Amino acid sequence: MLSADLPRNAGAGGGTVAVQGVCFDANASFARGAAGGPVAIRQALFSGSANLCAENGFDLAAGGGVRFVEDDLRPAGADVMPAKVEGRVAELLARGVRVLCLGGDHSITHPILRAYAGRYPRISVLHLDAHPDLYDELDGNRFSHACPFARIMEEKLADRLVQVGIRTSNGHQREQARRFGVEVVPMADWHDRLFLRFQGPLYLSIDLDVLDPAFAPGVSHHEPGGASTRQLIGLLQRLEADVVGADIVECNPLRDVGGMTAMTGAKLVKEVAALMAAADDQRASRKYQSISAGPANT
Ligand SMILES: [Mn+2]
Repeated sequence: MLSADLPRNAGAGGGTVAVQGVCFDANASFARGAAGGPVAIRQALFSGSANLCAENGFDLAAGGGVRFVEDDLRPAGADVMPAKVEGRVAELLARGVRVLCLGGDHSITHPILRAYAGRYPRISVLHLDAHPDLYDELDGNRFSHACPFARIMEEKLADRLVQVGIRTSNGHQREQARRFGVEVVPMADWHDRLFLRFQGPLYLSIDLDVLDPAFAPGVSHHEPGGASTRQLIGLLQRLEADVVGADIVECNPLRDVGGMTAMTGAKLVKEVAALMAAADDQRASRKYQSISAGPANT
């Protein structure tokens, strides 16, 4: 049951963001614990140690822009998770809001995108992760958190898939990326003037392990050599896209150090919600600011 006071309809060009927790980690291949991610991220966000403003001034506390759905999804097992997640996200989308899901292991992105495909038949996906998550199967599980983007591309749920921050591709996953026409910016090619622009609606999927474990130790798979928190936020702030949906996944409080990954997740909730809620005029002004702030002597 949905208890958040969500609107029945939201206008085009930005709108209300519904934040939905998905407490689920049964499709994790290595370590459990990501089911605790949504609660840990919300506790960090509302701990009182920081205000609720994104860096562009968008204020989650201002009311109207962002609502936290009160009841987290807690699927009893991997067999019931896809229908529960797809059903809830479809229910939220039917109210005209944009959905930001907190995971949970990355397998939740597949049913989320099934719901999105029902409303956005042509949607691009930007996937930020150390891992391509393109395995045909892992340990006999085709719905492992290592496989969602193979299923998404097979079912043609995304028009375009762009992966950034990848640093673990093996031969099989490189072949899968070729087969599905995935556009990959490996971590080795990430630079601080990387501008990403998307036509049409965009879904943004952030696995916290895109960050270096020094910045986000509370993830199940430590993969050194990742992005800094500042690099990730910079990439998001330079993004030119209409972000209609997003997830922040794989926060594992059992592996966290002093709650710093949960706080990083909370920081990203603010930045991503600001992107999703931005009306067209706000996006235009953000673009103008980024141009005017450029080097004066070039
Ligand atoms: Mn990953």
